[in-house]
Amino acid sequence: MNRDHVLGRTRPFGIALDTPVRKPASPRRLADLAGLFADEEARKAAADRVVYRVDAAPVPEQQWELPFSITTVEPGDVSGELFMTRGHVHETPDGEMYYGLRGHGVLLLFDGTGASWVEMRPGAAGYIPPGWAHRSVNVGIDPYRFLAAYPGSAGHDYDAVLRDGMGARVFRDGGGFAVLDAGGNPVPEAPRHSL
Ligand code: PAN
Ligand code: ZN
Repeated sequence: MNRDHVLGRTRPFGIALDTPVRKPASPRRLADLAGLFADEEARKAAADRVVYRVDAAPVPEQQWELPFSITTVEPGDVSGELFMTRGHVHETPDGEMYYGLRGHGVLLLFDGTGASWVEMRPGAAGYIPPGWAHRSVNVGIDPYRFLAAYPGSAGHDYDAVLRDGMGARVFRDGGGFAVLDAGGNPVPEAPRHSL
C-alpha cells in the first residue's frame, strides 16, 4: 500500500466530542441484548428500555483508516447486573483505545481465559490489547460516555462473546459495584499508570 493510494480517500475534519448529537443513532434496547445478562427473564420483561447508543464519526471501516465513535451507556440494571454493551472481539486482533468523557464506567476485558477491568472516568484512558474481548458497563447513576478509536481493519465479532461470555459480570453492590468471575470471586483491577 503506498501513500498515493490512500491520499484522497478521506479528508481532514474535526468533531466537537461533547455536543448533542445531530441525528440520534439507533439505540440498543434490552430487546437487542438476548443471552447476555444472567437473568434472561428479567431482560425480556424490560425489553423496551434503551441501554446504549453509538454515534460514529464519518470514517470508513477500511484498512489504514482510524474510525472513532462515542458510546453512551444509560444507567440501569437487570436484576442487579449493570447496563452494558454487547461486547465483541476484533476479527483481526487489533488493539483499541477508549477515553472517558462523562459519567462512571468499567471497561471489562477478557482474553478467553481470565478477565480484567479498567475503571473509566472523564479524562481516563483505557487500553484494549490485541485479541482481548471488550465490553463497557455503566457503574454510575448518570449516563456513561466514552470515545473509542480503533483501526479500520479491525472488524467486530459478536458471536465469540455470546458463546464464551466475558469471564466476569458487573453487579450493583451497595452504593458501588462488584466485578465478579463465574465463581463469584472479585476480579482484580488492571494496573493504572500516569503519564
Ligand atoms: C466500541 C463499541 C461500542 C458498542 O466503539 O463498538 O462501545 O459496543 P458493541 O460494539 O460491543 O455493541 C468499540 O469497541 N469498537 O471497536
Ligand atoms: Zn472494539
